[in-house]
Amino acid sequence: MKMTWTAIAATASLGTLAGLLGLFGGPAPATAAPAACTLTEAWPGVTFKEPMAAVVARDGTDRVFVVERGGRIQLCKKWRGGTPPVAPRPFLDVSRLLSPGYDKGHGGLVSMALHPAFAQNRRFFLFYGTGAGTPGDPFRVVIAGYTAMAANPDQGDPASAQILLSQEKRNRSHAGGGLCFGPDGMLYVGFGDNAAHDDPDRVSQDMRSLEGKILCLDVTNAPAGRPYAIPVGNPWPKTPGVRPEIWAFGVRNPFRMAFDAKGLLWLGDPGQKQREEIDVVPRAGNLGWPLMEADMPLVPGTDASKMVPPVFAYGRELGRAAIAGQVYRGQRIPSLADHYVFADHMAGKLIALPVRNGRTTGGPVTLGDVAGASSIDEDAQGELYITSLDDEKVYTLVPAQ
Ligand SMILES: [Ca+2]
Repeated sequence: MKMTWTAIAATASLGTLAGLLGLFGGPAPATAAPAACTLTEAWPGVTFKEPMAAVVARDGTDRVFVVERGGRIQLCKKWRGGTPPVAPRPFLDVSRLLSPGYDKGHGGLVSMALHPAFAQNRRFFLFYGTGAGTPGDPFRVVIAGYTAMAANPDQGDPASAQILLSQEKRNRSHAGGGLCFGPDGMLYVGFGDNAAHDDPDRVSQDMRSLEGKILCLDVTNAPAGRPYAIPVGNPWPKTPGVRPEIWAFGVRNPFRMAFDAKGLLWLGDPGQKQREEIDVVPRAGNLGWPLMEADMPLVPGTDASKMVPPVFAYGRELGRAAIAGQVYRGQRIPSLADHYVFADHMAGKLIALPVRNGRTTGGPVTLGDVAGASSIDEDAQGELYITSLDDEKVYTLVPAQ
């Protein structure tokens, strides 16, 4: 049941996240397959409906939560071969909360993050799009906290929902979706600009708005009656005219992001027309959008030296929608040590970028083809799970035979 890169490329029908990522135009052609690694189905023969992410519980239970765009979360057990994998079991279904037409740019269920103490407190967090798009019920982006049942931690409790943030959405695209805990125990959220072409209001540079920002929330020490506290380490906790949740700004569509083992926050920010970018996001950093598109000034007079430059920027020669991944720290593929593994959703490529301490040490290497990658997640050992919207499969990465 092992699929080669070539087999995967043959099934590609690209662009299923196009509305969500705010993309235009057709896919770039896939490249020929190298041989260093292979995608294997994480659960052979198991199909998921529009898988968006595979979130691993690091609590020794081997549980993996596969997030489906339509609102279901499927509970799987890590599969190690031998007997056929156990069928996924429903963990939670929030489909009734999602916008009708979620597949037309309102995001659906986009991401999930487990609290660092999930094994003890059973808390987890979701990022989804809701609202009917009517004046009384506008489209919104919601971050909500949930708890799994005390009596059965393999079952999410729909009645436990607590909304942390609910942001009205002015347009169909660029909602963001990044959702992860930092080594400091804080919840980091990637909020998109929700903007039209070129972000004409420059909302990503407007510190009164949460849009176009990386937010940092303390969900562990919330005051009574509030869903979160402002972390004491946030850069602007009490600055007039600045939302205290903001940790960094100037992003367009922070759809995926993750911390590496050294505590650096890696982000992929899909570009608008020309340039894609991979960033390491510093506290209080201005990532530049919409004054810059990756390494390219968009607004005359922009002082690029005041913006945080991308770690890596690329154009249409490599792809047109960067999906952030992980700095590889697994053991299975030693040649990927010190590489940032990410994907381009539209080009259908998995790409490795040699890096050290948040900087590139060489150019990108195309590892192979993956159709419509939506997320690259890691398990407790640093091995990768790659979700493919187009194949409706979840893969792991193994050495080529
Ligand atoms: Ca930027």
